[in-house]
Amino acid sequence: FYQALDPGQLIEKIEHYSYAHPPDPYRVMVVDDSKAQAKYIENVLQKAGMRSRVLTDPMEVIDALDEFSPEIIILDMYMPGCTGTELAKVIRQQDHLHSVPIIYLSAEEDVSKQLHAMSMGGDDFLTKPIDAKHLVATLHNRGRRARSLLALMIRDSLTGLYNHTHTLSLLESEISRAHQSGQPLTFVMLDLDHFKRINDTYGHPIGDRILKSLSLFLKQRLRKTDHIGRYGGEEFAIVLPDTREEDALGVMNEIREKFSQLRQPAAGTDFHVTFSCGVAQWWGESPQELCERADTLLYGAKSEGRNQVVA
Ligand code: GH3
Ligand code: MG
Ligand code: MG
Ligand code: MG
Repeated sequence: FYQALDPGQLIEKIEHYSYAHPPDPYRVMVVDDSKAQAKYIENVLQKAGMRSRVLTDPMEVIDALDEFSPEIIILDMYMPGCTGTELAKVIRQQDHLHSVPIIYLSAEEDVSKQLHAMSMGGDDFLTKPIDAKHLVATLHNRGRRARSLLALMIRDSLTGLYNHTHTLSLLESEISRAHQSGQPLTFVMLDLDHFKRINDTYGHPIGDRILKSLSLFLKQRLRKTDHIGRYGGEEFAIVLPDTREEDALGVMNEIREKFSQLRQPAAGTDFHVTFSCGVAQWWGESPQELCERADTLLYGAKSEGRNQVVA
């Protein structure tokens, strides 16, 4: 049994509870075969400033997941063709949806059935009829945590730059964007010169400090739309959207020169650090092939004496 709320009452109820709204609204997918129930939840989410995708047919979920890319998923338990538990199981089998919060919202009151549903990958079990404030509070908490977890997962902890995996995924999405827009895209591989020697001479903590200072240097000198990643130990990868090879070459050479002039203090003395780069514009090849080409160019810069940018 479900009692539909008057939208006016609903707004009043929700406005009593103020949450710090993130600038970017949470994307919430709702799967419920009852149209009235789905509409109610949709209203609650809308009033709470969230973005929703409501599905009344569980068979549409798989396609919609890719297209909408939800940050939180609300599942009804009993639906024709498929239960919420079965859906949760399928969702959890996809690697990239491993940590998306799943909230069951059902009239099921049997605790053992609720626990079984939770064991299939659900994070919360809320029972209908649900109080709007309760639902919104749960979504805010789950959404906030999911976002901070995600923010940690995509970054390298030493430098705060994107990590290897996320850099590659940004390269992939920028490649498809460039493919659609016809705009140029350039990829840079950067590697510090003789870094092993620097570690051996001045110690690992000084090495770490140089990695951090180069990261900051790159962030300050590149555009907001460029993506900088720590690709490996002392190797960085940079994705430059809307940039031609000759422009990237110019920018990286300027950064290379300025960075090489910095005095790196250590144990009462100071020294200089340089890096080498391979710069490759995307020609229509796969992300992996582009990386390999940039890497080959970087290798060329190394064998030609280091402290240079090669395109
Ligand atoms: P090349 O100019 O040919 O690139 O020489 P290299 O010494 O920089 O290259 P090599 O691959 O021989 O050594 C890389 C060094 O980078 C070895 C490793 O100890 C150091 N390194 C990798 N990750 C870190 C890190 O997180 N912190 C510090 N301090 N050093 C690191
Ligand atoms: Mg149902
Ligand atoms: Mg190196
Ligand atoms: Mg290296």
